[in-house]
Amino acid sequence: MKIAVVGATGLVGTVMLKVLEERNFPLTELIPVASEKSVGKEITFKGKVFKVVNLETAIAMKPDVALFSAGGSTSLTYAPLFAEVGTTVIDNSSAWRMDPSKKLVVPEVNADELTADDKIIANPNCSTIQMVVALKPLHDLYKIKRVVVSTYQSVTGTGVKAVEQMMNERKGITDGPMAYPYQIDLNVIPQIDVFEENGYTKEEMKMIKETNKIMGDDQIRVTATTVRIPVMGGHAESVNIEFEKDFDIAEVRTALENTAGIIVVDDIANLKYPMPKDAHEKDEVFVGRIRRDESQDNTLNLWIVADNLRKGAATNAVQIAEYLLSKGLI
Ligand code: 2RA
Repeated sequence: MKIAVVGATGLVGTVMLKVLEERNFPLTELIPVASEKSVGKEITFKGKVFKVVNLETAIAMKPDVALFSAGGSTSLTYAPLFAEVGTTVIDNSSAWRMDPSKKLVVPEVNADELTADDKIIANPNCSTIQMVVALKPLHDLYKIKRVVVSTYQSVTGTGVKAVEQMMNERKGITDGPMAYPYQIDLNVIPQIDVFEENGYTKEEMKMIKETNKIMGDDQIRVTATTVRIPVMGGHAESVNIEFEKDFDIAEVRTALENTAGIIVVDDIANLKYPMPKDAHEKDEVFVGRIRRDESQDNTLNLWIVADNLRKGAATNAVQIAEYLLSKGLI
């Protein structure tokens, strides 16, 4: 298995390499790929040193799989070129997510849609991934009618510049480079990505549209408010879910506990609930504060936390590759 990691020097690319290493992905050759300014840089993987190459060199090496985390325009141009030489691309940008000819995959939810013909596979947005992992088992049991989600998203979702902005502000440096239009430390910004004509942000619309596509059900109504908070380690979400059928709260808990990839942390007597600092560097989705919404029939409240760079990006992409491999699709 020859694996290319495109965007290998970025925040998500670095985590992709770490996750491939940790999960002992059976690769025979690693091809780290980055922009021209990083070509020739050395990357150590499992004790071996690999040199960063450019996209053209990587295509000529015909990798079996290319994990892409290099931005939408790079994906639009280069993913088809990799696909042409037989590479299966798993793309973390938003470029292909809503393309009806491309699958948008969270392995716990819809990996069974994948076939050997899928040469460009889209990895969903981080805040969507962690939510649908928890929604799926409950949708199977009680059929979801409507979801109302508010997010509390880590600065790592924006990238290195945002982490630097927050850390600079924390140190009292106020004239450093800004990733956000406002101070983020000691603040909360109710805007993630740009605004669309309907008054929602692009991130909010991603959560709405991607949820319908991954769950394979356009009837689920979703509304979202996405918010940036001065935190690293993971995204948190308050999720209110209305079902068609009523539920038993103990059964909800058991269903979540029995779902692969979910860890239930919900022991209020001992003040146990999921928090970003505990989800950091973990591959699972953490669910807590499981309780009935007493203001409305058949409605549940959940608190969902995951490391956005792991399950929200790198881990999900590597899990897609693992699934393809286990089914002989690559
Ligand atoms: C964010 N969802 O957290 C984005 C990253 N893809 O900003």
